[in-house]
Amino acid sequence: PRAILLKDYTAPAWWIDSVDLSFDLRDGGTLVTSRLGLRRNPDVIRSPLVLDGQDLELLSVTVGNRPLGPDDYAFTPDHLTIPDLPGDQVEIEIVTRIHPEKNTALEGLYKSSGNYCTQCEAEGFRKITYFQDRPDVMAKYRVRVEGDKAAYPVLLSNGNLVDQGDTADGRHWALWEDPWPKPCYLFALVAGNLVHIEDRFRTRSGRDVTLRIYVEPGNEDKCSHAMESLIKSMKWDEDVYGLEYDLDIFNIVAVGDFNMGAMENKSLNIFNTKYILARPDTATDTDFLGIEAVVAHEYFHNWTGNRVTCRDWFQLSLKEGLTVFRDQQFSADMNSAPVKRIQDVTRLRQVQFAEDAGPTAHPVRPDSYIEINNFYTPTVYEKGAEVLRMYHTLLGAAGYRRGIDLYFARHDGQAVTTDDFLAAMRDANPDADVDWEQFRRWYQQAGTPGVSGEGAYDPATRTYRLTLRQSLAPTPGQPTKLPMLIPVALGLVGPDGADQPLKLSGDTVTTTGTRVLALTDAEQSFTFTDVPAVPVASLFRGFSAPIKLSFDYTDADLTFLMAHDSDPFNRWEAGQTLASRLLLGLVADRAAGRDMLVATGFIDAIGATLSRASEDPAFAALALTLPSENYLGQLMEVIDVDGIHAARNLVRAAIGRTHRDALLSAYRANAEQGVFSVSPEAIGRRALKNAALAYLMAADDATGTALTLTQYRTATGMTDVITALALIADSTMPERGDALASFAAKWKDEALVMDKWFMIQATASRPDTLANVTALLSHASFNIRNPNKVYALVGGFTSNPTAFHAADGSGYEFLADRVIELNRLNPQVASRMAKSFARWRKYDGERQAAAKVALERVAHTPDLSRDVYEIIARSLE
Ligand code: HT7
Ligand code: ZN
Repeated sequence: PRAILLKDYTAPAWWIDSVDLSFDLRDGGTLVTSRLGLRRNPDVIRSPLVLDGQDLELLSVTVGNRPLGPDDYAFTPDHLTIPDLPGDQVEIEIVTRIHPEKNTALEGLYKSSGNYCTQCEAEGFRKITYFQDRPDVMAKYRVRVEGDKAAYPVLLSNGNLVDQGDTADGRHWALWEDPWPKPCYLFALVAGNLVHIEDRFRTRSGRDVTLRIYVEPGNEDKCSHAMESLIKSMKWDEDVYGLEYDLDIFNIVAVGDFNMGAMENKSLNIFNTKYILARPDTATDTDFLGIEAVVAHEYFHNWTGNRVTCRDWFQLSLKEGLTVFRDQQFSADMNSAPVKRIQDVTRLRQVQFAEDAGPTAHPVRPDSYIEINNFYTPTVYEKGAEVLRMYHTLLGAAGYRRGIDLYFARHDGQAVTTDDFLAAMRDANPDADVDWEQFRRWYQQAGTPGVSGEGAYDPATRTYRLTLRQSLAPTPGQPTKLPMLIPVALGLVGPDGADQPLKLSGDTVTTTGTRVLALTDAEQSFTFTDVPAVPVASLFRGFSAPIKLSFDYTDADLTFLMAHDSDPFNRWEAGQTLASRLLLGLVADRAAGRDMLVATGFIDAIGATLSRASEDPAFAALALTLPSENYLGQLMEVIDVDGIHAARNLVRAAIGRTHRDALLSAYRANAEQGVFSVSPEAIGRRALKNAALAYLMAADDATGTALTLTQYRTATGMTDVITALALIADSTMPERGDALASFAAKWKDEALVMDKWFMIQATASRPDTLANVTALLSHASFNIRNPNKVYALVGGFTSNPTAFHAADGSGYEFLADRVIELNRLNPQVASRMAKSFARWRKYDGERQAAAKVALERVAHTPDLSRDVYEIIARSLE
């Protein structure tokens, strides 16, 4: 397959101003009639009209009123080329037939539970009709949908419903018109047997917007949280970004078969049910928060993505990085900001840092791709969001907002680039002391910068000299790198625990608290004057840049920061650094044949955290959580899967034993009281209670075991039920089989709840996990065609370090089988699963050999999709 290069971008030869679509939905095949209003692009020398198409049956092409014969156009499986179009403006009509009922890739028009729906981003529109399937072609759409009235009583598309009616023979139709020009990836259609809930939102300029959420009958009682989240998002975007909704209707449809989380189609968002449906007894706190975030994310795209869109797919982070940053800000405002930041950074490190360190590393704005669907990555999304956060950090909230305002003033209605965004930020802040050319490297250079350094205090001169160094390792295709502009938000914490004054030599004013410095050179020193006493530097407060820090902290410094840093993120961070040090030390001891002895300093620090837990239970739950096995693996040259597992379990058991009484008190103090709520406080209390329970179980405590069983049997909220069941599933308790069976019996008809059941079995650290997962592939509730099921069972398994990376290679063999099976059905899902192989070179020789065999087996599969090919080829390079 051929790579597409950013440097090859050229504007289209023709613009498409209007698109008139007509869908005749029928069981044996759907007829699509497309009438396009074309206008020659005067900036491009005369060239033919080349339209993209895939898996289409072409029935007719008409230019003006003239039907074309087969000799009038060129036709390949992927393109329809019309050589000589008359004049500068022309109408063409194309009729095609498609087969949504056979579409298992869930891209284009497909059926989910008997309902028609679409997914066009990134390049799915070409599976519906021939079109210039690229985001810089923005057109106004009119869409007529006709189908059987009894089977598909609801007919939806983008924009406003302008007409509807019945036809003979029990069919009906609806005509939708979207007044806003849009790229075809934002086109959507839904036809189905759906019910809806409805609410309203009045925008600040007085527009009354009807809000509807459509779901399958029976799910109406699980939509209220999504609706509340939508209303909060609409209000927040007005208050914080000054952005208002621009139509009279906003529809959401939830479908069970969906490759990703959701899709921001103009005024007709289509969601994976996972991010809409929630009731306290079916959804966990994480689910509720996920719904709030994803509903907001898709709504925010209405401006960042839809009104201003991407010129080409290399610019994907223009909309995704910005929209993730916006949804992170929103969730921080709705809940606890420090807790949200810790969760976001944990995810960034877990998935994005891993990507940046492996064979699929790429810049936030990639330079090339084979299959664009492979670039909906943590780098484009989460690292992209960090880039936006750095604009915010460097410019301050007001400067950032000036940049945003200028961006919309300049580019509303356009398809633009990340360079255009940077230019708006720069031009709106002419006085900012930022080297924008250097800042641009965040878009261009892949890899996670490392920052190291040390500090020295001189009591004689009362100065503190901080020296920082940065480095960026080579990544595929980028052997050498230039220094980055790294914002360092820092404070100097005095012996009393208070922030000390921050005055750099040469400064006329002194600040206290946090200050942002710019690390721009490979090595740079900052000298602070008038520092009253030896400080501990608190660096990268709030994680002000996506870097890996190694600073010369002593264990005592870290324990001190854990207790005293005014920045909650760095209080948590100090604990994580201390824990990682301890755990990796134990892994080394084990590898060298030494006894693993858990140092009491860390256990005591955990005790101190527990004793303060009631001050902020949500924060305490995070501070009590050890770095994950996967994250610890990233810190090792060669990942010692079993050593990490053993060390982490040993420390968890030591904490459980040593702090048994405090853990039991924390459990009891935070047991559910009163009416169920998903307030941040209630979620925090449940998180702390369940963290305490997990430690008691790790220590094999009899009371803890009894509490877990009781919690499983009596809890009503899904967070508590599934936490208890996961602890049971992870154990050798005799009740394990019955507990898992009773859960499945109760929830067999709730697909999303069954996903949790698959997931906890796939992530159990037991020797029989692979056998269980293999057996579950044949379970009545499992279906390999449903992405959520695959992500739960196969994805869950690949995130289970000891099972997936079993030394005998059985986990790799299992994954290769699934990737090969999925490759035929759904290449996007297959390729997402195949990414789990990417870091195979980080393991020992035996595992590497087994992984290579599995990778080569996938590579030699006939009819390998572009999606899977690209991931496997890069992994093997
Ligand atoms: N913009 C949406 C991306 C998306 C997608 C991409 C590829 C294949 C299927 C997909 N479904 C949704 C989601 C978002 O970031 O909001
Ligand atoms: Zn998005």
